Amino acid sequence: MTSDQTTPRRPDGRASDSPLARALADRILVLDGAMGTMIQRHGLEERDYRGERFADYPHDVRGNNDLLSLTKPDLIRDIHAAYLDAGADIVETNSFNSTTISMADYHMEDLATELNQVSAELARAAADEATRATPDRPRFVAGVLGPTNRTASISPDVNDPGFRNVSFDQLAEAYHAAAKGLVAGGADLLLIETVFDTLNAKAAIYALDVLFEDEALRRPIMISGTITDASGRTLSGQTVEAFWTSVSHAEPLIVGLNCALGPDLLAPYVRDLARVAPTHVSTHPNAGLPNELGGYDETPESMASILGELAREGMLNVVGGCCGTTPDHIAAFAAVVRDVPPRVAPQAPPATRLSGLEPVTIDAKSLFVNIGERTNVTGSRRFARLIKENDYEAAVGVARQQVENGAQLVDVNMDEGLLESEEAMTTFLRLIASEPDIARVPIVVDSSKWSVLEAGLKCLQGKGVVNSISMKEGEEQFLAQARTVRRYGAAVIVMAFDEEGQADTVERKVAICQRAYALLTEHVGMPPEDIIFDPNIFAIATGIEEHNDYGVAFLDAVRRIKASCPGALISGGVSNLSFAFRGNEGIRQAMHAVFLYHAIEAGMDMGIVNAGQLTVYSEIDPALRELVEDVVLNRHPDSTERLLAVADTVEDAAVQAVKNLEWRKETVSDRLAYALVNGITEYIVEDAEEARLQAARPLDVIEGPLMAGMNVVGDLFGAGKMFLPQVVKSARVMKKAVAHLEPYLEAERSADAKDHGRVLLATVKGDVHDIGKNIVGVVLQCNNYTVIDLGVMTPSPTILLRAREERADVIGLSGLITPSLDEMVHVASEMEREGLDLPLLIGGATTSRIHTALKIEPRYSGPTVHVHDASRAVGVVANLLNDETRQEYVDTTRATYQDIRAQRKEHRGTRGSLSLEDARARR
Ligand code: THG
Repeated sequence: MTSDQTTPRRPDGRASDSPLARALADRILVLDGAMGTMIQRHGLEERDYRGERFADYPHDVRGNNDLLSLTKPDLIRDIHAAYLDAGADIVETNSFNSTTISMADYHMEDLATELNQVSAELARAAADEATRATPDRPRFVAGVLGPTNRTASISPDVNDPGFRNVSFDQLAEAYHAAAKGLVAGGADLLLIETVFDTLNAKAAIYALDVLFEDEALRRPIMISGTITDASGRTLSGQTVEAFWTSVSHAEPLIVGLNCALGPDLLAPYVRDLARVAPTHVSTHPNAGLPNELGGYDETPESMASILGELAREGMLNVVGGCCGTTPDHIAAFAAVVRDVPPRVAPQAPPATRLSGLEPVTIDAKSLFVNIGERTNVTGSRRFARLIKENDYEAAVGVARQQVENGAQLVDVNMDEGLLESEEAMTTFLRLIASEPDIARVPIVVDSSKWSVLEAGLKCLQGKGVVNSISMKEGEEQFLAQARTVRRYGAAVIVMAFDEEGQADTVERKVAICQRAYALLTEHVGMPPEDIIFDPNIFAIATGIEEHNDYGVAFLDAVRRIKASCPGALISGGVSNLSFAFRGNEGIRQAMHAVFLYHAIEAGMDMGIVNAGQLTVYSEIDPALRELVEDVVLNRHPDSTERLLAVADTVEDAAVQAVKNLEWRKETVSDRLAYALVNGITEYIVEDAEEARLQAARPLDVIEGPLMAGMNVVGDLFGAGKMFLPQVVKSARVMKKAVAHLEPYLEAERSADAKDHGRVLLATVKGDVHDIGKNIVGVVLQCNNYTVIDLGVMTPSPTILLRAREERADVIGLSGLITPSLDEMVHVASEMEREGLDLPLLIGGATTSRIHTALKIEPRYSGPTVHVHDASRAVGVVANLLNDETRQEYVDTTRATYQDIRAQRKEHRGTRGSLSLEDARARR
């Protein structure tokens, strides 16, 4: 298969004048039900499957239902007719297993294309006959591309997590052959369904794009994933939103969920999908989970009642059935949605959406996104050694350490002369795909070799980032590579590099990025949000005078590119900046911190950094900071010399903070705060103990100095002076302190046993940060509240269910990262929908009273309160659970939030100068 053609993409399936698109705009369409259930009713024997054509076939074929399209075509056509009679608008071809890969089970690979074509023809004939009877209601044929019986992101061998029994290329080739038959047989749309491994689906999307390009045609695409268990994830581990993000480049006309769970268990995930997907949404569930006998228990009525509710909630555009459903089910679905208007798709606000097993959204509200740099054979001697010595297990540990230290993406680079880089990339990416704690984040495939980038793309089930492409070999190759990147569904880093070389002046950086932006958006149809510019971070303070302005050139370029290329992001390799100070980690870290502080202010969105070693800008020794700032901003001709003069005295900031014992002379409260801000665990137990001995109650240590320290961390984070990796370190310090105090708190708790109320706490879905929530939990328990802590990454159905089961008096939602704000809005809406009225508390670093007032409270009619920090939690809960204070407290809070909303309306658009925080908030 060749990949690179030149027509701009736009699936004409989206055109509002296609009959299918028109029907979707008009009503909820009904998809048919199971084929297998209907075939089973006929109790076919081996000879029925064989027919005349395969009478002497050397292998058993019983159970090969797709073969019946050839050997019992009347039976298949009758099943289609039965579904159409029942009210189906769309019939699915009998081709679920008709790929070369699945047909290999019967040694019938060679039949794949023919089977697809014949199956499409049978469905086509049945659909056309039904349309002739009622021409005002056209019927459609969905050409089914099943998941195959192999999975590209999971090893079938538990002892060899890097092994795969199918490759992306094999899948793409198989899907290409199948789709060719489906199109030839007259399919109106192509349905990639029962997706349990998103990488398989991405191979199908790739194949369809190649087919459409080669044959100069387009058909609308429908993609339907499946959730296999109550974890709410695909078999290959993705959440619904991550799944959507990974397949969105197909621009499907319809996206949905089908199969495995029955309609009741699937419904919450359909809601999740309907919330995020700006296209039509479908569901065709099983008739329940299979019972002990392999049968299905859901009746047409029971299913229709759940699906009808989903439809009335405005969640559905297409509804049908999967395993165990019959024409009776389909008739019941058709009846229940007949008068329900179709879902109106939400607009997706502009944002860069990436995914690993979980989604990452980068938008105007996001602070800085960290990309871990250590999994790079040219950027880490240790990683290079591990890869060369074939110690992949330890190499995987490097990736894990990056994520644990707060890297939100991981950059992987295998460019080393002596390595088989394609192979090393493939092996490593397959291995980390098997580690849920690493695979959770999106991958940045880093190479200067196209073949290595493409090898990497074939391993990513999520939506990753290609690092990088550029115009160094001219426009033609640049465009071809960009089109291929899009075909794999990745975002792309574009280096400011053209035919003349790498840009080092502001003018060249800006001009090249603008030229690339125009080419990508106008000729490739690349969404601006998928473009990430890297205007080149070069080493400064090298002793060569021309290099002194490189930092400033980058900062100025960032401002101008952000202003002239709307939607595009900016990234860069931060550690490059300090190459001149190799060996002097102290100076290097200070340079990175100072540079990032200014770059983020200028609009830099993300950067490749050593996530474990980021210094806090405001904690750098002021004299050193001044010198470093002079170098970064090129403020004096002799800045480099002056920095070099002190270089010998500067140590690694972390080492320095520990070794420099000046801070040990401060009061215990100041020491605790210092340790928290600088992430130093060495003395924390000692200091916590000293504080405990001084305090009246152990709880006072938490509510007093520890909380004060964490508030400093929260403020620095909010002001962009601390990054996630540093907050993670602070959290570890806090955890250690609390763990030391825990036994004393426990002892005090049992002394006074009266229960004051039940508080359910959860970090919302998509967020793994829990330090704030844990502190709130401890503080509440010490005040004799019962705390039910649901942990991190808690989906909204779990929160609602457990709140009921546990008879909670209050729900507290926590989150650290910005996407959690939207998730909290969602949970509030769900609480409203399910008719809850208990108080809802909102807390965590990115939450605010303003956001709570503007976005959350309006969704929920129960009391909603933003809790500014953990020290306020007890006061708020006490007010809410006391019958005497409750009403007044709720009324006052409501009035305050009402005022905030009113003020916002007045002031919108009339704000004057921007503070840094405002600037960040606006980006
Ligand atoms: N832009 C883009 N991609 C990039 C870069 C860029 N990828 C690679 C690089 N630059 C960013 N990654 C690193 C990784 C490590 C270092 C610098 C940049 C680094 N390593 C130490 C050194 O070389 O001194 C090695 C330390 C060790 O061996 O442990 O500085 O600019 N798009």
